[in-house]
Amino acid sequence: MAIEAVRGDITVERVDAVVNAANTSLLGGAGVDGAIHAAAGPELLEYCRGLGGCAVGEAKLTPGFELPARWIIHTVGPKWRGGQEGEPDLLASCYRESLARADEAGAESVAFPSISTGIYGYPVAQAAPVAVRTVQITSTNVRLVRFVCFDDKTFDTYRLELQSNQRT
Ligand code: AR6
Repeated sequence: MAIEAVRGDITVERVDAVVNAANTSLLGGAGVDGAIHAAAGPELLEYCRGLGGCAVGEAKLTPGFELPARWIIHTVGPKWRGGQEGEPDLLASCYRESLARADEAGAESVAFPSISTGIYGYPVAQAAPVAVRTVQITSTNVRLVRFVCFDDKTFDTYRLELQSNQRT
């Protein structure tokens, strides 16, 4: 599997599936969630109403509607509460479950945002190693994972994490 980090907007990614950092309602929000709903169009919200929400650490699949990506995988990251409340395990579960949904859809290329490191307050320096490591060790048919980072700090953190992993 190839794993890479780029700086950009996930809504324009030409991959089989993009991952959304959603909340448990799956009915939209701010951040990347708001951007994905805006770009995918109102049919996405209608579809999500039928899904009955999503637990923290789990993931659900929808069509991509107006996005270039064929699928959207909606996952709910943990809110940062200081790190002693299972946040790393829940974050790892988001990446694992998202890859499981990708496999079920037959998606071979998947773009992830930096789950939980925006509104949910997870420090990116601690989230990036969990994200990269989990993707590396998960058994999946996905051939390309791209971390799409919205700002320079996030991009630099993922890029350095990938570099240091390649050296070990
Ligand atoms: N493309 C890629 N990354 C983006 C984009 C974009 N278009 N927009 C923002 N990001 P956040 P969370 C980055 O807050 O922390 C929502 O209201 C952003 O800069 O989107 O998991 C949901 O409904 C940051 O690096 O997600 C939930 O209530 C990363 O995506 C809550 O926010 C994640 O930031 C989820 O919070």
